[in-house]
Parts: sequence; structure tokens; C-alpha cells
Amino acid sequence: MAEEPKPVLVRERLEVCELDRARMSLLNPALIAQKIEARTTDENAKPLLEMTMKEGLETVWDRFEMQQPPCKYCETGSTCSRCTMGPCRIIPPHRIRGVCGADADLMVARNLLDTIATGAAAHSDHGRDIVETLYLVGSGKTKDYGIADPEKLKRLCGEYGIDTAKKKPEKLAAELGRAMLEEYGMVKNTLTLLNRAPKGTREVWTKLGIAPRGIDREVVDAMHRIQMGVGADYVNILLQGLRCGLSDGWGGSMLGTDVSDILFGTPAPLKSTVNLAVLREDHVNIAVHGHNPVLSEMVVNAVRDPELVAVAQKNGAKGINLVGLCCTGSELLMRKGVPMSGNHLNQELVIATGALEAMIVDYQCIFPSLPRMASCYHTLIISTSPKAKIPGSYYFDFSPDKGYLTAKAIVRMAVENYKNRNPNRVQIPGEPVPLMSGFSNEAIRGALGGTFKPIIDLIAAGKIRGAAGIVGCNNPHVKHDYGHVTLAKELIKRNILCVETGCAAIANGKAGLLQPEAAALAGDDLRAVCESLKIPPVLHMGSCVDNSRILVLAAELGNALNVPIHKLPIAGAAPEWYSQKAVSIGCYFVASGVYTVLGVMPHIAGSPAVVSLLTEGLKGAVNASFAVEPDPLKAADLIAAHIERQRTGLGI
Ligand code: NFS
Repeated sequence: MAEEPKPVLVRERLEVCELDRARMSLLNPALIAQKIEARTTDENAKPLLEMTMKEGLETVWDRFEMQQPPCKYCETGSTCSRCTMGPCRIIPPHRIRGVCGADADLMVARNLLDTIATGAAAHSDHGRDIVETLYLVGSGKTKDYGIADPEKLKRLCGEYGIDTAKKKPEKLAAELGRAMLEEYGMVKNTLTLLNRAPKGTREVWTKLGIAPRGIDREVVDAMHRIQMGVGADYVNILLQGLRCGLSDGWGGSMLGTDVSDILFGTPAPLKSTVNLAVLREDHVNIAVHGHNPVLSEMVVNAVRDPELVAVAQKNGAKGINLVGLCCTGSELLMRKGVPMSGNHLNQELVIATGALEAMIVDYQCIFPSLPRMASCYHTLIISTSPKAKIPGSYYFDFSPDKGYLTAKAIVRMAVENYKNRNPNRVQIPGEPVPLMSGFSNEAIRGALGGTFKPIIDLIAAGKIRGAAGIVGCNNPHVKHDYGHVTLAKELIKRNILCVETGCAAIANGKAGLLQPEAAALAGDDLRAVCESLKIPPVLHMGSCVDNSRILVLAAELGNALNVPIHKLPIAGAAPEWYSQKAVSIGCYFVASGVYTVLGVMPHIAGSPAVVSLLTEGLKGAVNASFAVEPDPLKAADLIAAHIERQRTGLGI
């Protein structure tokens, strides 16, 4: 039998936390209470936040405070440090051009395109890792993964024109994997899954010249345009932003979602629990954090390994408790019902419970600060991606060909670490909240009797006014979860169904909105619909790459009604977004025809022309636009008004 791999320490582990005790000692109980109220609405997070302030443990909110006030040039995007003729800033009235001659519009547009391309690259590279795993399964190079949804495999083969007759699933996996890997280059010069979009939507893309040609190609094209001396026209630069975003939504992310379903199972409704209280005092607790289910699915298997459970018990624990965090948590929650410990701003607090033996991470949204917080406890930070090495973490070189063996070695390390826990420092606040998850399009269609027609009829009859996709992150600029929860509550009250992904969905899970009982908070019509279908008024559709499920849902509704997406009574919102990935998502929503309201202003205010293009000008191009509205109650007004306008346009 092969030997379990050993970790490498990525630079030394911090032995003591470097605390800013002097600063923290200025805090008195009243100030601490005031800060807690300003920072979060998450009741389970509050006692831990209080403890971190009393003990001088630094969190994201402390660092955010220390960064105030922000640099106004960076905040408005009117700065450029791309080449060494600069760095340059726009300071009217005299310094209105950089050394190369770029004005504020160009600087802002180039910075924004950089942001979009970064986000699209992150999603699409994640998608590639999943597709490569499918290909490895098909070519027999890994035995640790299999085909969990052969039906979906066949369906996708159909979309890719692969003959499925008399072929075994492995053969199909190899052929489909290869065909999907080609989407990343530009051999075909178009993306297969664009065909899912309604005809009218595809026509908009073709007319505007923004139909993506290849996933990697659009990212590279974007990076080329922002090289000094290439793109000089802000409109042309930002059109590439839309094309790059589309290559993520209808390309990399959509492949990520569909192939994850093929490999790990298409989600179906299930029950689970959420918040920091899902950690268990008498168990070995392990959190998986990051994005890629190729890692976390193996960890799920390893924590059930009788040999490791026996080691845990020998060490005095009752068993092994696996919990999720952020998007990889959503992947496991959707498919396996693994409890969810929190969203983006919870990540340091999960460690601060003192009950976490290991946090296993892959990539994206992982604070580099985690080993600092962990060094104040016994918690091990275990990194696994060659793209995301983290000083202070133990690194395992994870790859699908030795997936299970590596996951086992990681879990063994966590289990052995249980004896190092200091019981006096354990603080697991409150009780977990129940939730319902698993709303893939297949599951929604299945629950409706095999077709989306009942939903369309309910929308046409006005029982459901429309749907809003609430997505995205947390951001210390916004009181933790306040934007997500306030907006969702306000929309369901107005009979607008909410579909959610990522950290937005987890926020609403913690607030109790992902359970069927939350129908009581909805308007009378939506409540009746939810009660008859026994579903929550806020549906969890998965991780952030699963925003592609929302695109597919919109496409299916458009196809059923024979209208482009931009005519549907739907909208998008990202009340607390922070990430470059969220900007890419916003771009593919808007470029697909979905009006999208942001709760946090992107760094573009330095160019009124760019602001006007994104909030107004795009309407003439893609029939949709962005809006920025930090107040979720006002955002609800904007969305409801938009949905009513769309209904009028459709004559319903
Ligand atoms: Ni999305 Fe996932 Fe959360 Fe934001 Fe980060 S976890 S991919 S980027 S913070 S929603």
C-alpha cells in the first residue's frame, strides 16, 4: 500500500501571536459593545468577537479600522502603477494625465478590466481543475473519483455533440473532459454552452462583438489591453470586460458547476445546519475552507474512515465533525448536507472558538492572516494547492491521482491534534440554525413536476412578482450579513423569490431564511406558493461558481417564453461583495441582460464617464446596467421597481 504523504511547513509556524495589546487595551466594555454592534449582525459571532477584542486577537475588522481612512486615489481608481514611468495619480486641475498620457477614464477602465480578468481567471481556473479531474477519471489516472451522475454526463455529452451510444461512462468522461478543456483555448472560437442562452441574448452578444471566443483567450486579451500602449479607449476596454465576464459565467464557472455535478452528484433538497455553533465540543472539528470540491469531497470520505474515527476515539473525542466554510462549504452542504460554520467574515472566528483542530484550505477567499489567529490556539492551517501556499501553514501537495491518501494524511494530522486542544479556551456560542439546501435547477424542475412551467405560470399570474439573485461576499465596509439579510427579507415580503449562492446564501441561512418556516416572512402570495411546495422563500443554489445555475435558470425561463434574458422580471444583487470574482460575476449578469445592484461602490468614482457607462450607457448595448446602492432597503425598492417595469414590458 502506498504511504500517506507528509506535509511541508511553509515557513515557520508563528509561535506567539503578535498582539496589538496596547491598542486593544484602550478598549473599554462600552466601546467593545459599540464595535460589536457596528461590525456584525451574526449573533453567534458576537461573543467571539468580544473575546477577540478583550484578549487582543486581531481580526479582519481591526485591520479594516487600521486602514482608515483609505487612499482616495486608490478608492476612486484614479491611480496607475502598471509601468515604471509612474506611479501616477490624477489630481485635478493640473495633474490630469499620467506620464504616458492616460487620463482618469483610461486609468479607471484599465484598473477595472484588471479586476474583472482576475476574477474570471480565478473562477475559470477552478473550473479547469474540475474538468481535468473528469478527464483523469475518464483516462483511468485516478481511482479516487468516479461518475456520480451518469445521466448528467450523457446530457452534457449531447450538448458537446459526443456520440454516447454503447460507450461506458469512463470513455464519455475522457471525451467530454477533452472537449471541455478545448473551451479554454480558441480552437473552436466560441463556447459551446453559450448555446444555452436564448436566441435574443446571443444576438445581443454577437452584435456587440462580446461573445467569448475561448475562456483563457478572453483573460489574456484583457491583460494585453491593459499593457501600457495598447487599449486607450475606455469604452473598448470595458467591452472586453463584459466579454471576459461572459467567458467566466457561460464558460469556466458553468463548466465548474456542471462537471462538479457529474463527479460528485447533482444536488437535491436536503436539510442541514449553519453557524459557528455547528462545531462540537466533544468531537475533533475539521473545517474545509476555499472553493474546490475536488479536495473537500475527499476529506468527506476520509473523516468517515473507520481507522481515523478509531484514532479520534482513542484520543478521547466522540468522533470527527467536519464543517464547511465559504464556497467549498457550500459545495459540501449542497451535495452532502455537511453543516456550514459560516461565511467570509466568520473565517477567523471559527478558529477563535478554540475547538478547531484543523482548517483545510485550497484557494480563494482565504485570509493570509489565518495562521496568525491559529497560532493563538492549537489549530493547524493545512494548505493544499501549489497556487496558494500560505506562510505558517502545513502544506500537502494535493492532486486527484492521490486524492484519498492525501486527505487521509491530513485528517490524521487533525485527529492527532485533538490532544493539544486547551478545553479552557473553548467557546462555542449558541445553537445551530436549521436550513434547507440543494436547489440545483434539476432539483427545482423535478419538484415542479419536470418543467419550469408552474413557476412561469405563477410569475404570469403575479403570485410571484419575479426573482432576484442575491449573491456575493461579506465585506467589512458593510455590517456583516446586514445587507444580505435585510435585502432578502424586504424582497420576499414583496413576493419576489430569492435565489442565492455563496456567502449571501450563508448569511441568510444563519438568519433562518433558508428554512421552509421562513415563508411566514414572505408576502401572502409567495408564502402560499412556498407552503404548498414546502420550500423556503430563499433558495440556496450553491457556491459562487454556481451562479452559473442562476444563468441557466434565467436562460430556461427565457427559452420557455421565447424572450431574451433582458426581458425577464429578474434582477441581481451583491450587497456585500468584496472580491474580483464578484466583479466578474456582476459583468456576466449585466452582459446577459440582468439588472444588478451593488451594495459596495467599485473603485471607479474617479471617472464619471465610466460610472455613467456602467449605470446608464450599457442599457443601450446589453439592455441592462449596474446600480450602486449601499442601503439594502433602497436596493429592494430599485429591484422591485425594475421587476414591475419588466412585467409591464412583457404585458403581465
Ligand atoms: Ni464568492 Fe466564494 Fe464568499 Fe465572496 Fe469568497 S467564498 S466564490 S468570493 S467571499 S461569496
